[in-house]
Amino acid sequence: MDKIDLEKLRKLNNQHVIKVVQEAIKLCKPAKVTVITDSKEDINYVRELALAIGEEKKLKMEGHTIHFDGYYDQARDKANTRYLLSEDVDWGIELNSIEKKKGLKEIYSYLDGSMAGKEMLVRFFSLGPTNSIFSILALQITDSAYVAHSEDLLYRPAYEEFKKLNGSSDFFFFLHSAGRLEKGVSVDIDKRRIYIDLEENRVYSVNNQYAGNSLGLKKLAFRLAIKKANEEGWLAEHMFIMGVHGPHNRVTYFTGAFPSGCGKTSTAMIPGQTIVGDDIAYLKKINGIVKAANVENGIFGIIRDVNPQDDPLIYRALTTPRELIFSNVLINDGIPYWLGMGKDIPEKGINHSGEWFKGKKDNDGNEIDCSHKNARYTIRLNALENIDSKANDPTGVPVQAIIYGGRDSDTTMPIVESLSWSHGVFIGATVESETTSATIGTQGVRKHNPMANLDFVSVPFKTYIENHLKFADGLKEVPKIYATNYFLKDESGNYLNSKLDKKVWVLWAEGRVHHEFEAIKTPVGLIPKYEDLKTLFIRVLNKDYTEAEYTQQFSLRVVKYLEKMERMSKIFENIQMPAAFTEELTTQTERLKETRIKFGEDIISPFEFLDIK
Ligand code: SPV
Ligand code: MN
Repeated sequence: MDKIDLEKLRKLNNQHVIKVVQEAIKLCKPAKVTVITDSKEDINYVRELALAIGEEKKLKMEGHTIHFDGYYDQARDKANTRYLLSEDVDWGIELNSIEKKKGLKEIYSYLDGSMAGKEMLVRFFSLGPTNSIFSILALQITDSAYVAHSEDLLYRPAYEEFKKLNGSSDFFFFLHSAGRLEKGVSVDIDKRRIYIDLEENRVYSVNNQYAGNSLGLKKLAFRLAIKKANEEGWLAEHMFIMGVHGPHNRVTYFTGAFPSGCGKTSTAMIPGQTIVGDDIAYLKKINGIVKAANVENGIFGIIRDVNPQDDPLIYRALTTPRELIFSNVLINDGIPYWLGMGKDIPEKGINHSGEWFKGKKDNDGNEIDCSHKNARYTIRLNALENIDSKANDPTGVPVQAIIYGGRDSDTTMPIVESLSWSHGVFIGATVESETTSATIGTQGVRKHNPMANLDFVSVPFKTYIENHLKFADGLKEVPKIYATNYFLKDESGNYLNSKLDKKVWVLWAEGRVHHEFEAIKTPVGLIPKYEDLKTLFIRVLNKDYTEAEYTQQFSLRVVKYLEKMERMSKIFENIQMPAAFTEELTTQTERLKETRIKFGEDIISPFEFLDIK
């Protein structure tokens, strides 16, 4: 480390920072160490370094670059992501862990000398807006300029904030090495490991580049934050935050958790609404109000199917000059192409498999798509025209509604409001997402993904749910909770709803927050009245919504719901759960059984339910 860099570290007046940097240098043995402050010059240095070492390449459009992750490094590696645990804990749900001493020994051996001949970057960021009750400071050490550059786009710089720590060790620490590179890509994939130390608030990650594995501040920090939130009584959630724009210029803030493929981004990007964040939210109670802040400052979004028709705002951001990183798309003559972009795709180019041509197969004989299905773009949130005016408010935005979005073809109604907060927690904890089957006609496999957070919950599941249940205590206004399902199908396998319909569901929920609509009470929650939806469909989509459509979409599929309750009972019979949760499961099952007996039908029209709230 040269004198200037050393001085930058010393200026922080923090022995803990010095210590972890020293230890990282001793272990990883870099040829050079560079400390990056919040200055334009330093941040520009990172951008240039990513190009110089070949982790990114310039594209034709100004500011655009391409990064490739290795062919076998295209998504989060769940199998090799483990918690380092000193003692056995009953987690309730399955959790991938390794005995701490053994795990540390293993990952240290992979990190040992991992930066030989390379440059170590030392970076400082804030999770959440700086200078706010939401901020958690994070120190990132990496030898990947792509990782450091991505974090510039996705998080708020916080070198100056570290000075305000006054020497405390109250920060998260991430040590990452991409390991051995060939053509700018990590090659020792068999030695890829991501080990999380919840006791020390630190994460080690090695031999990878894909952001979900490598960027400390994304899903790695998220796991540390969930533990912290559970200890301190707030929520760290896998949620978007959006402003829903109701009548009379009213803005009502919603958060939403959806497993992947269930409509999370498309909900956050509903035309006419504004976005605060698309992936991770912190929720805290401030003076009896739930406030939420976006942990991030940018979007690491799936690019597949982003086209001018379905995602005009994102498409525009991706096709105009600005600082942005494409990853794992097809490049032909300096221009990016991806699946579902609504344009003709060239028959050759460069992609994550190297030189690519149409029909190219991988080692397993599978045809390689032009771009990976999980190919991504990384942009700052302010690249989007629909960014909310309060996106950076250090006091967060007030949350009045929470959506849990699942996916099934035959059970859950398009939108249901919970009967209470604890019923809403139950709805969130029983979210299922149906994988689409390759064989036409066969039923999809339903995966249980509580709060869309199954991969990240870092405390015993009972504790996690208990924390949710308690969160409503002392609130002046308890947020309403909704379940959505955009994927109901008819007997012939056609979707019952168009992609645009979700705008009506969300605006109905917004109106409910402001007591503008009545709702019909069913055994599974409160559903819209036909007249209200009819009016909203005309106003919002200029569409005639028929009574027949309503009846088909909002009928209670009581047998299917009972099957879901059975699946949930099976899952939860082996997990210690809070009494309030078990009570919700039992009473909802009972309500469904009684209704089934009362009506003697498998599917019950919404008009049969008379209780109006
Ligand atoms: C997700 O998979 O939930 C993502 C992308 O948001 S990743 O960064 O891989 O976690
Ligand atoms: Mn995510």
